Amino acid sequence: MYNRRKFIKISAAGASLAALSSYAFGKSSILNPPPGFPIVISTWDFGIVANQEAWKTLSAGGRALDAVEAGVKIPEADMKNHTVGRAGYPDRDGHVTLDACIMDEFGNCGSVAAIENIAHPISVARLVMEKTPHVMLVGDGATQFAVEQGFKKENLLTPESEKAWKEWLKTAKYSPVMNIENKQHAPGNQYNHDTIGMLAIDAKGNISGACTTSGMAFKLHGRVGDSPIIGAGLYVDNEVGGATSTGVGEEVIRNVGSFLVVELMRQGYSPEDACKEAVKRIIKKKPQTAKDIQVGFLAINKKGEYGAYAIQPGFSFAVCNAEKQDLLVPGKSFY
Ligand code: SD4
Repeated sequence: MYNRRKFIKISAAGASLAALSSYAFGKSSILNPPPGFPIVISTWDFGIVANQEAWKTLSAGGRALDAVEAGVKIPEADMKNHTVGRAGYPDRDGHVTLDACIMDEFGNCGSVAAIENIAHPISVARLVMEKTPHVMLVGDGATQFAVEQGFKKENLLTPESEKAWKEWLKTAKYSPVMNIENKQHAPGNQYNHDTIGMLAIDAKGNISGACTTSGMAFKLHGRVGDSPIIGAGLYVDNEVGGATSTGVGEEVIRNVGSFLVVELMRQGYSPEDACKEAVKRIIKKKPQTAKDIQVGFLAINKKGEYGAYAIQPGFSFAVCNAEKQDLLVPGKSFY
């Protein structure tokens, strides 16, 4: 069902073998976690290193919420990653605006949208959840809140991003393309999306998720995608499972995609079938649009079974638990 793109050998550079095997042999501080737990899964190839970071928390018996926050901060901090976090490409006016959300096992959630000058939107989203009575802060208000919470205000437009944006301005053609993940990210290319969505189940069996992105490169100023919207880019129900999405956010929002996937799992769908059904809804609603775009869903259920489905081939996701670290590609896609 899934093709293994890569089996990742655990090395000193990644999650430590000692941490993994001590868990596997029951030396962890948490006794008798259910088989297969803890587990963390996340979208795209960069999910591998993000999972490795999350695993440090999970293998030490930590909470899924802490694991997903720590995990997605890796791509957020990666200066070579132009689709998430601090080195994300700007909008058409040259502003780097970031979107992120987080959700825990109690149904608590927090989100920031179109936040500027703050490198780790996921951590701001977590503080919105924990320190305010609200779920979502946007734009200047989100930045103001972050600064009040001690985050450093920084110029996030890197020289490389600026160069790519200036190159793009020569034609200023904005057309989200379907599937850029395997193409070289070179200035002028219409590489414009790739979000990290991460779902984890900790040793206690509790589920949390996080999702963070710079959204569509060269988007309209103020454009917000699905990623910071609870129910669209991410949804967690600790009784059922969690889901996250990547791709053209507008189509995910129209179908409240991640919530839909979780609700389908509640009705008994497997994670993969739930993701497939959500993809089919998108296609049914806008068949002409859908054939030229990519949307992928990734889901995990309460038992730790996971699955994914995308409109187009090329979607990948990373899985990490005590037994394995894999990069998987769904064997099937709609097209
Ligand atoms: C958005 N869903 O802003 C995000 C982008 C993305 O893979 O996921 N790209 O619409």
